[in-house]
Amino acid sequence: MDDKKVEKLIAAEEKRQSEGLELIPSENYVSRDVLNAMGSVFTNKYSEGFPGKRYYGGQINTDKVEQLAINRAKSLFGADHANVQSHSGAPANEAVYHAWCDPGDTIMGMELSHGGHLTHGRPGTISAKLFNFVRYGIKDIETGEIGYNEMLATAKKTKPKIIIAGFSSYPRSLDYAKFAQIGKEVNAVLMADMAHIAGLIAAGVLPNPFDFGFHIITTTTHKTLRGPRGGMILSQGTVSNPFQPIDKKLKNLPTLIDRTVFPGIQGGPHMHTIAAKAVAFDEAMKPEFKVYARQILKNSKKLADELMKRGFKLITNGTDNHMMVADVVATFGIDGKVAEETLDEIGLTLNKQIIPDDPLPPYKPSGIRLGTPAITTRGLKEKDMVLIAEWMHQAIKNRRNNKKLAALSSEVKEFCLQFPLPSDKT
Ligand code: DSN
Repeated sequence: MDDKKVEKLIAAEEKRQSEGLELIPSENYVSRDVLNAMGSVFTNKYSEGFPGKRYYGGQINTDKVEQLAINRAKSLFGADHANVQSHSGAPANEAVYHAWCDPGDTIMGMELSHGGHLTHGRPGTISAKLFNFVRYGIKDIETGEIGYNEMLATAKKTKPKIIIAGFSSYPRSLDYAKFAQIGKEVNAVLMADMAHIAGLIAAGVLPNPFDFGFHIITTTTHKTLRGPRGGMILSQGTVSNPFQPIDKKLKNLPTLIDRTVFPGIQGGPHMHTIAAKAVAFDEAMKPEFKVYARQILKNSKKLADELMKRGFKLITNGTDNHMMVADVVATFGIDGKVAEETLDEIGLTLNKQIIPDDPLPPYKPSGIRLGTPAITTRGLKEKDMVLIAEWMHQAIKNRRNNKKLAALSSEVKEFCLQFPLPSDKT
């Protein structure tokens, strides 16, 4: 590379990723093939429009690669349509709201501190300025059970146009059948934001919302799905010419969504990312991916058990998916920022996290959030979860003892070097 400054930073980041353990539940390590597609000449191409209907010439290969990504996504999730152009999860959610709602309409999502995502109506976001968000949340903090009766009562009162089932920090499973019942009663479109668990759904180790009558699924492609940084919108209905205006009817959702993504919200799709999405979807169809997804869940359960054995207070007392949230104020009397920074010092990367009805602010919240998708890609198994829980406990307990932290850091580094990044494997 001619640019030595950037080359050095890429090398430093490779070293950081190799020598530490990535426990942020929304991150993962992609394969060399995904990286190669991302770094391909497709990055040079403008392709505004859709396969077979573009505003620029020279689309012989982009049309094929986008159609391949669409076909693979549809078959992976059992959808009638896939829009693979969304740049990420936030614009994917935004596109769905605008495809189906008018400004001022009501949308129902999970209470943010209970696990909902910023794009599910956090005040200050563009969507919260345009739409009226109402909430459902956890009824029993010890089990994580959602208050479905309260949710139905709110839905009947506020008549949401869309009900979102989805989260970014909820360690339990949602009851999609109950969502579907409520949606039916109030005539709402059912949207699952499965950004965190898309890979687990694709592998069949967690239920697919489409099997319960959901109309739309939005997701990012870079979390458990282990693809490039990007987004996608899957929907049920009939696909028609996206350049023709169309009525707001359920059966037209695929076309309404396509028209909202382009030209509604985005310009040219990122064809190099779409090529990498196609590669990742193919990888996710392979039998090895099912084994990977099952191992994510086994590792997560084991890590949760080992943390609880060491006294960590986990929100909902465990996990059903790939992530866990720990209340570190209740456990150690420190906030999530201090815990995050302490663990970073020994090479364990996770993130500070607000907990349900957190009395502390988001930048210094009461919790931390961690998960197993990336370390499972790296090849770690249940026995390694015991080590991670012990390192976390030791580091937090000895957070003022620099010598102990340095020793733990060396131990973590030595351990990590046995597990090369997938992109380093030949
Ligand atoms: N930032 C992602 C996460 O970490 O959950 C969600 O967008």
